[in-house]
Amino acid sequence: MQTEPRATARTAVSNVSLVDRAYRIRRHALRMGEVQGQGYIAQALGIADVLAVSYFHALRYRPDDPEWEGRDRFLLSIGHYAIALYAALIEAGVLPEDELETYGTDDSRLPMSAMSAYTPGMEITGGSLGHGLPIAIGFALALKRKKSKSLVYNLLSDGELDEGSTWEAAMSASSFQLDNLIGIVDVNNQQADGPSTKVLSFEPLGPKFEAFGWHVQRVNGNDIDALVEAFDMARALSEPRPRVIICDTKMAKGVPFLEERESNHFLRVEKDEWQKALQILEARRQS
Ligand SMILES: Cc1ncc(C[n+]2csc(CCOP(=O)(O)OP(=O)(O)O)c2C)c(N)n1
Ligand SMILES: [Mg+2]
Repeated sequence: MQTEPRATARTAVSNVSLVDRAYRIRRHALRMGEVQGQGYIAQALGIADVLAVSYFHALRYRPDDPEWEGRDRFLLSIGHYAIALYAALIEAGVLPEDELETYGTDDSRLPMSAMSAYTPGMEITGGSLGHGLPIAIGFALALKRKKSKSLVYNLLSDGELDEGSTWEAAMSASSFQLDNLIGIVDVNNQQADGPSTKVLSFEPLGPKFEAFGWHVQRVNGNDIDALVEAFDMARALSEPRPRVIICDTKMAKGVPFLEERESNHFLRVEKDEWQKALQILEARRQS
């Protein structure tokens, strides 16, 4: 396989470790969750490591200029994961930290479902599953035609694999040879109606993407080192095809009493449990 360095480092420079970034993203998400007392917290805790590596290792962006033309685009298909992306954007300095107190309230820039018109750094409006990858293809094609070096990342969920439009887009991406497109699939094996593989079996997922012409990697999405390696590989590759990083994650990762909740697609957390969750997170970080 040929490797050829291409887009490198983000613009924000800091010596805070990626593990710390992931911890802080989880903490921001829990604090936002507490404002509403409920929400898609388990997804945010599960995807925090992927977001830390995305925003603090892979992506090029300017925190003070979210619409900078040279930025890489990070497209969140899954509007209900908005809380997770807000947490990353707060940590990245795109959004001020004190704004998390407004999460989901009237006139807030942080609505419970992702809306690009409201939130700096939110590239697309999400919510209706199965639209993210088709939109990402439009972004990637347009950037290529402009001879831009920017990359397009699209975070999808395993529930979105049930949508036919996702597979139509997957086929188009390789047909258009979109080597500037990196799909990230959060395989947490959960969706609204139960375990994803029971709702509609999608395994073996890697070979499916391969058959659709993608370069495929599958990693533990809660292992920072493995994620760094996979993102580096996806960016360095010079093959003329789209890349996908399939990330196996654990819902509510980092807070065992939430990890164990049976139905954690939408979590209701008791008032006293938020502080408990934050304390557990902090203790585990220091251990
Ligand atoms: C087209 C469409 N159908 C149904 C829904 C309702 N819905 C919202 S979230 C969700 C579950 C999707 O699966 P996934 O994102 O894997 O769930 P999670 O991992 O967050 O539990 C569903 C069916 C929707 N938003 N869009
Ligand atoms: Mg899921």
